[in-house]
Amino acid sequence: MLLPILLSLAALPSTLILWSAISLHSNLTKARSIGLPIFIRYITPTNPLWMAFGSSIVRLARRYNLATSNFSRFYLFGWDANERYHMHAELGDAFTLVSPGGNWIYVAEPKACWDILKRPRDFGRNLEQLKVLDVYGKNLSTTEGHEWQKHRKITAVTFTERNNELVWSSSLEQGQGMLRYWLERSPQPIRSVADDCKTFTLNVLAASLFSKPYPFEGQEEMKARHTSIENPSDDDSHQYRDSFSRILRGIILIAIFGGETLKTSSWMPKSWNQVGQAVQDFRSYVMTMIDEEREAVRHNRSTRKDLVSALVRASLAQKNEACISEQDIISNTFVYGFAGNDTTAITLAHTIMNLAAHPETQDWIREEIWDHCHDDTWPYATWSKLVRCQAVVMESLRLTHPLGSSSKLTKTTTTLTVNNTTYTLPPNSNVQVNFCGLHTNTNAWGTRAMDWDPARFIDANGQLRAFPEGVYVPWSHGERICPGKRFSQVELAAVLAVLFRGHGVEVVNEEGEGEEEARRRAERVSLDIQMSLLNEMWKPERVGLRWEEVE
Ligand code: HEM
Ligand SMILES: *[C@@H]1O[C@H](CO)[C@@H](O)[C@H](O)[C@H]1NC(C)=O
Ligand SMILES: *[C@@H]1O[C@H](CO)[C@@H](O)[C@H](O)[C@H]1NC(C)=O
Ligand SMILES: *[C@@H]1O[C@H](CO)[C@@H](O)[C@H](O)[C@H]1NC(C)=O
Ligand SMILES: *[C@@H]1O[C@H](CO)[C@@H](O)[C@H](O)[C@H]1NC(C)=O
Ligand SMILES: CC(=O)N[C@H]1CO[C@H](CO)[C@@H](O)[C@@H]1O
Repeated sequence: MLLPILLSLAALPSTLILWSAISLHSNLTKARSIGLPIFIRYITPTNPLWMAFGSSIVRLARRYNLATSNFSRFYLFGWDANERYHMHAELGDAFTLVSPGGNWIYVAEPKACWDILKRPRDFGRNLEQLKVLDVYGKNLSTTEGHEWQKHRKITAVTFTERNNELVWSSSLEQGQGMLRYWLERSPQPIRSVADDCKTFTLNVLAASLFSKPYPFEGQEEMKARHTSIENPSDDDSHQYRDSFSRILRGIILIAIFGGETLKTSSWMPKSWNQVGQAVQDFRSYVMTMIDEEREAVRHNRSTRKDLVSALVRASLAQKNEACISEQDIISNTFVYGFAGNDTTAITLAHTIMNLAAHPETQDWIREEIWDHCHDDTWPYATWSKLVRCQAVVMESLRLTHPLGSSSKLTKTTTTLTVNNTTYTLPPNSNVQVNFCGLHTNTNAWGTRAMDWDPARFIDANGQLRAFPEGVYVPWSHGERICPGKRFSQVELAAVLAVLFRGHGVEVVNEEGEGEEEARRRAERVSLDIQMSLLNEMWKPERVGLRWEEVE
């Protein structure tokens, strides 16, 4: 009686194991035929269960010293961002990761990466990974080929200097708000830097996408506001930003169920219904905004510099059949918001953490800020003079990249040359342009590749250094280059200028810890990555920061 039950219970995992072993074997055969070095990972990196729980298991095993060195290194979600060039140094500048659920080719060699990014016909976008962005229909970052080109044209008319001016001024304003908030709480260590940076970028986006400025609000104030208002949708002042933020937080749910189902299903938790409601609200806000802007353009009253108004003007300017529809405007707005929110916030959080660990770098950028930012207003053109601020951002992106890599998929049988050897890749091969490995490649960056040294980005003339092809490409390269590159550079230069002109940040010592130890701890925390949707600092609240005025 008991035996069949036990047998069938045992059958499930053993079938799984058998299936895994068979597919691993077949994937190994495929990988061997390519000829790149092979690394075997016994759990598929994209296994949803492992994505949900694997990282906790790895962290637990590490804590109690139960993990083998390979388990500890390669099984965390976001492991590649932590490995950086280390694994390539052992396995080669390109290798194939073989797992039961598929193979991934990791590339960290400048010439090969450049080659991949320049050949979008051979190395296409890995669209599977971007399905979540289809909330408002297929658009910019989720399309390819002809359809993509159309969207990319739209992008060209929206990411303009006119908009970047707005990015500059709103980043200055938001930066001041954030600094004020930190100073008010200054006797206590600030442990919310990563979250505050998200609020900062979200507000800058609201200002530059919709011309909706919001005052900066810290974590506590935000919670207080949410609990004091019975029905959040009555709170008119924050509706754009809050619905946008709610969508971004619920993006996985939306991808699974769709906005309409989430809104109307009574069996779902209330918070899920709210996500569905937010999808609808956001659509209607943007619709209203489009109508207002159309009206304004018709009466020659349009003065707005934001992205949505630029899209509306572009759609009105086209004489022939309306290429840019309302739907396109909404979906692109959403994709910009999605792509520009956390990427920039994560970069800023790393930058601040690293600056706290390196007071000498703070002095170094302050010198420059004093040269270019005087007491009066700071014109937009200032941003390009702040080369040291830009260098600090670049150094943060080099060591910790929010996306980690760019995923490509080969369309047909194609070749890739790595280190003078040419390999033939079959169709549908996953190829990862591994930014984290590439940017710490010791052949290109030297033995001090892992050290924090922003000055490496400045040449003898005090200008930003130009690098050989493929050595440094954090915003990608080629036709798929990030359209928000300038946007984020302007935003980050502005906020650094505001934060460090009159103030400095230091790491708060823990019990029994010296100043230098505290700084090294901040550095370690900054390099400890775990992936959620993007690569983020793991538990940044482990480091308390204190802001103080400098004389
Ligand atoms: C430090 C900040 C940023 C970094 C490091 C960054 C990096 C990147 C990279 C590497 C890609 C290419 C992705 C791939 O090939 O898989 C990309 C694409 C994109 N980024 Fe950014 N980005 C940043 C900020 C922004 C901002 C602020 C915006 C918009 C406001 C933005 C909008 C986009 C969009 C729309 C795409 C898709 C483009 C396309 O598919 O043609 N990004 N970004
Ligand atoms: C551990 O990882 C290294 C690559 O860094 C690899 O060469 C080795 O085979 C791995 N060991 C096991 C048991 O998988
Ligand atoms: C590239 O090739 C050279 C010569 O064949 C070899 O010495 C070197 O180790 C290779 N580099 C990498 C990273 O594979
Ligand atoms: C708006 O400006 C254009 C060109 O500057 C002019 O031709 C048009 O008559 C103006 N329309 C209104 C309503 O003022
Ligand atoms: C690759 O080939 C080029 C040209 O033949 C040569 O200059 C270079 O040194 C080679 N690189 C390696 C790593 O062998
Ligand atoms: C051009 C394009 O792909 N736009 C699409 C955006 O998403 C909606 C909804 O799926 C489509 O109807 C549009 O055609």
